[in-house]
Amino acid sequence: MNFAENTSELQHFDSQHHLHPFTDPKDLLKDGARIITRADGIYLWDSNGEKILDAMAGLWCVNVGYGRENLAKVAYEQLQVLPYYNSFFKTTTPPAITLAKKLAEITPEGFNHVFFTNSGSEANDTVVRTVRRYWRVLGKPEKRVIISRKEAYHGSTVAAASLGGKSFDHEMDGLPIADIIHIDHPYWYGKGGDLSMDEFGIKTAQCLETKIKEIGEEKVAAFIGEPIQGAGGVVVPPDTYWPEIQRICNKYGILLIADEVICGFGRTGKWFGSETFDIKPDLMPIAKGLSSGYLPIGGVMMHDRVMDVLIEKGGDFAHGFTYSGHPAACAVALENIKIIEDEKLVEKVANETGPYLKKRWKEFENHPLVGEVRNVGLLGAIELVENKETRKFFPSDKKVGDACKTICFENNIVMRALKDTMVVSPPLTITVEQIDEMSDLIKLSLDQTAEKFGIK
Ligand code: PXG
Repeated sequence: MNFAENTSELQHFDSQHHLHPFTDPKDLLKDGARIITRADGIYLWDSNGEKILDAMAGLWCVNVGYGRENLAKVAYEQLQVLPYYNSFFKTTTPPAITLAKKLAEITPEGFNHVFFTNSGSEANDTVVRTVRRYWRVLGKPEKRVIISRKEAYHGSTVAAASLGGKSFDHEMDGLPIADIIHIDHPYWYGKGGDLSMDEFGIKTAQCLETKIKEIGEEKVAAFIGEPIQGAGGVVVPPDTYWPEIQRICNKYGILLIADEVICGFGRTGKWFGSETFDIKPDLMPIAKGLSSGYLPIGGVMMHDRVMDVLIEKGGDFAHGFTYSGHPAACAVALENIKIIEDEKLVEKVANETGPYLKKRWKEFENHPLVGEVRNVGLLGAIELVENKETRKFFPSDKKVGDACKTICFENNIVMRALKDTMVVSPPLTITVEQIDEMSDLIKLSLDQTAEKFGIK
């Protein structure tokens, strides 16, 4: 189909009939959306036939890259054999069983059960219900408070958005819900002041202990954090941070939840971000890279420590979604994991592309607009600042990150701007040559942004 001829008509219908996530509908009426029509590898094509490098793997999810025929094939075959059946009331399907078993194999030791959802948001709603259920079953129903962090992103349903720590999201409709509390996040570049990274890591982690004492240990159920905050700006914690968080969770016996929705499935150079930071969580929400976004599926990995209690004393787990363990989504997720294994994508990120990205991005440290560069595996962040010597940020109304993102788009590369932090999370299949191509386009966009804001 030739979309170029009817792009403006499609944009018109889109703005008339489609309310987009995290978008001002008024802007769409004015500007129209860019219409993506096909994709292959790390590239997208829009309705005008422009080829765009997708440095975000969609929304941090297309880990095996676009255009995988095998994933389409297994979905097609499963839909023919059994398009749908559920896993409620003691029924199940072969793909759900096989995927659950596979997940038990590839996740860290002790994770032997999964609860399936359709998204990361539903996974985090499941987390909220599970931790409260866990303490209730143990005869401590007053343990309900979940401590999360500022700038966290855990999804958009009511509970998941409450776990999130962005005030902008809370302002939409008066969140968070009761008993969810936020503490500082380990954003050294922005908040560290004169402290060394290590000192700041300890100081920020100890906010958890302070908060537990303030609320009362007997009321705190759990702590949740992404190993690396993704949508909060690819906030890589200092080395001291997670060990201190772990110590505090162990000391007070509160559940530790590592949200692996972005960090899972190879993104940080290990299968899970928890392994990169040596975190020993009790629950791990997963989604995104689980199916590389080919079909919607998420889940919560439940550690034996939690499952043993639920099995022994929990009774009916009164929670579930019509599509929990959807057979086609499970079949696709299984095949996706097989691709990650067969092509050794986790090892490739750890040994080849992750280190290369880090090396290549060293050059950005000398750029007049860049205050800091952060990389772990195939996650990358570039801080745009007004004065790199004094670590002075731009006033927020200048919207420098937004401008840089638009310039990137004009240069046919998709980057995400989180305030003035530019981030990437490309498909794990990206090659060294493609990292060069991506980095050249980023350099060009940084130069043009610096010029626009008069930074020399
Ligand atoms: N946890 C984390 C850590 C996430 O990044 C979710 C949960 C929710 O997943 P679902 O599948 O319900 O979207 C996410 C999602 C962005 C952006 O601003 C980030 C996400 C989703 C959409 C946009 O870059 N992360």
